[in-house]
Amino acid sequence: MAIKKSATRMTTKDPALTSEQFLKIYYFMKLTREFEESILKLYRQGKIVGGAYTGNGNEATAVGSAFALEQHDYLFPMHRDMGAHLVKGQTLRHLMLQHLGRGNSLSWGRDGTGHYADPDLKIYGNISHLGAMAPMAAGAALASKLRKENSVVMTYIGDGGSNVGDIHETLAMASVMKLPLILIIENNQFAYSTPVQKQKAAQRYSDRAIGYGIPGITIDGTDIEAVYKTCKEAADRARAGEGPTVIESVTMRMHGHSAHDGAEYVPKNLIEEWKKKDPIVRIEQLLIAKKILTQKLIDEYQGKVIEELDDAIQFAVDSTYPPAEQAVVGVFAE
Ligand SMILES: Cc1ncc(C[n+]2csc(CCOP(=O)(O)OP(=O)(O)O)c2C)c(N)n1
Ligand SMILES: [Mg+2]
Repeated sequence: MAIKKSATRMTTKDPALTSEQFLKIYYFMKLTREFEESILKLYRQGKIVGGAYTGNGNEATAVGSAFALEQHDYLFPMHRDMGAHLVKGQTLRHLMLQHLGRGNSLSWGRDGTGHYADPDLKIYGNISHLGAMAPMAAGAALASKLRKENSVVMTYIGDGGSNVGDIHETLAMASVMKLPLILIIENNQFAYSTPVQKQKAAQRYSDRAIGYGIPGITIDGTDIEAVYKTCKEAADRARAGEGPTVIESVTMRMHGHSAHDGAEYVPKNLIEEWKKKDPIVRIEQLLIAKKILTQKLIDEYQGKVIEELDDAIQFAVDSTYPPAEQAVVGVFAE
């Protein structure tokens, strides 16, 4: 079986996915799930310090959205979007080095999560201060438009983060300037311990788009076809000069906010309900029904993903921490 490691780039305008594309998406979703399971294990072993976040439940959203991008498009991901990093071409070794805070990581060992930029892959972010990344993404969209790159900028924000003023200022500017921007609001039911019912009076997060005169769409974020199709259409619109789109992707944060959070405040039945819509199980069922996937192939993908992860973990564990002096390099202007 040939499972290609490289990210897939879309060249067709048809939002229907081919069998080969479905399998690539499946591979990236599995890789995302297993990567984050490894992160949790490494955290429990004391090999990762600080926060350890997962996007368990968000794999279809992260992978399906980034899959709608092309190589020259820009990605500004949030902390639940590991799958988007992978689709955009980030290597497992770089991501593992980053999480283990090694000196040869993309942030030189200064960070233990996804706070890095990789201009070669056009990945910028994430920025931890909720909302602050959106104006950066809009700025990139404006720069790209002025340079006539024909690129799209995709960025993400959580349900909680979408209440921050920067998000609204971004939409006000991006809509009137018709910037090629896609904002995905990841509605995963909670912002830390605050449920969505305590966050907004509007029925849907996507309703906010109406106030800015741009399309706002709500989708089932566990449905890979819905995510991909909606994002592809938004990307096509952005590329055609028709401006931004807000996509509310409805999912569930299946783990605590971070590995330290047992999420006791989340009703057990809610988790049980959402387990039935596990994005990995859903895509497996879909691809088996389409006769694209078999149990044998599922096992082969599992083996391949674990093998690739073992390599990345070993590589990162064998790498050294940065020297102490590194902490002040680049902090102060010369
Ligand atoms: C401006 C700001 N306020 C508070 C925080 C602390 N904080 C980090 S993540 C988080 C919850 C975010 O919830 P949501 O936006 O729904 O994203 P989720 O974690 O659920 O994916 C909070 C309060 C922050 N990073 N930035
Ligand atoms: Mg949330």
